[in-house]
Amino acid sequence: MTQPFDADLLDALRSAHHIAVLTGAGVSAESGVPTFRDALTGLWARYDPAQLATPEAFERDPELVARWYDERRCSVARCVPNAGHVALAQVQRQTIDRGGAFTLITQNVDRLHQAAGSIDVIELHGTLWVWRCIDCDMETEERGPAFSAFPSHCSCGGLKRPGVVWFGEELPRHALLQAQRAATACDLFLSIGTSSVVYPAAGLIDQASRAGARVLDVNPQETPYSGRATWSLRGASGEILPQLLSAAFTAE
Ligand code: BJW
Ligand code: ZN
Repeated sequence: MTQPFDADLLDALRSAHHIAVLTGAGVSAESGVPTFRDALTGLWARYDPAQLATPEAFERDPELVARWYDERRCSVARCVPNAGHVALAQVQRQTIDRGGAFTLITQNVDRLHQAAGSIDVIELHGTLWVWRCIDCDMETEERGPAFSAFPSHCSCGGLKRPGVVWFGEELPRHALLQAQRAATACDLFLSIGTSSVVYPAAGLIDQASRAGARVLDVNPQETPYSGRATWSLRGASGEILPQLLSAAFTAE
C-alpha cells in the first residue's frame, strides 16, 4: 500500500533546482548484496568487517583479505539492481529533463547504480570491480571468474588489492570535492540506506543541511541524522523510493 507522503516533500522532488543523493549499502540490500556491517556470514562470521577493511589487515594477511573481496566481487556479479536503484535513475532523468541538476554520490562499491542507468555516479569508496597493483599502481578491471590465486599478482610481480577505500585511507580527492560541492549547492539532499557513521561521507548530510538544503532520510532504522532530517521515512528503499516517485510524478 502506498504511504501518504508530505506534500512539501513531493513538491521538492518535482521542483528542486539541485537534488543531491547519498546512498549506502542499504540501497543494495534488496538486490541481495549484504550491507557492510552484515557482510560477514558463514566462514567469515568470526571476522569483524571493520578489521578486514584496512590497509593493515591486507599487509598482515593479504591472502585472507583478497579472498574476502574476491568472494564479494563474485557474489555481486550475480546481483541485479532493485526498484530503489531504478527509481533513483528515473529521478535523475526527470530532474535533468526539466533543467535541474542531479548528483548521485554513493559509498557503495558494487556499481549497481550504474547498472540501473544512473550516470556520472560519484564513487566515494571506490569499487570492487577494479583492482590495483600495490607496487606500480596499474589498475585492471576484473569482470572474470574468481581469481585462482590469493592474492593475485600484477605482471610487475606486485600484489593486487581491491580498488576500494579502506579505513584510514584518503578518499579519491576529486570525488570528495565534487560530493562536497554538490552537498553545499543542492536544495534537496536525500540520504538513503546508510548508517551515517563513516566519515567523511556522513558529514555531507550536515554540510547540506547547514548550507540550507532540506534533507530526506530513508532507512528501516534510526540513524544519527534521522532526528535532524526534514523528513525521515522508515522502511526499505526498494519499496519507499518507487512509491515516492509515483506519488510525486503521477499525482500532479
Ligand atoms: C536499508 C535497507 C533497505 C538495510 N533499504 N536501508 C570523523 C569522525 C570520526 C571518525 C572519522 C572521521 N573522519 C575520518 C574518520 C575515520 C574513519 C571513520 O569514519 N570511522 C568511523 C567508523 C568512526 N574514516 C576513514 O577512515 C575514511 N578515511 C579518511 O577519513 O581518511 C582521512 C585521510 C586524509 C588524508 C590522508 C589519509 C587519510 C575512509 C572511510 C572508508 C570506508 N570504507 C568502507 C569499506 C569499503 C570497502 C568494502 O566495502 O569493504 O566503506 S567501510 C564501509 O562503511 C564501506 C561503506 O561504504 C561505509 C558506509 O557504510 P554504509 O553504506 O552506511 O553501510 P552500513 O552497513 O553501515 O549500513 C547499512 C544501512 O542500510 C543501515 O543503516 C541499515 O539500517 C540500512 N538498510 N536494509 C534502506 N532495504
Ligand atoms: Zn604492478
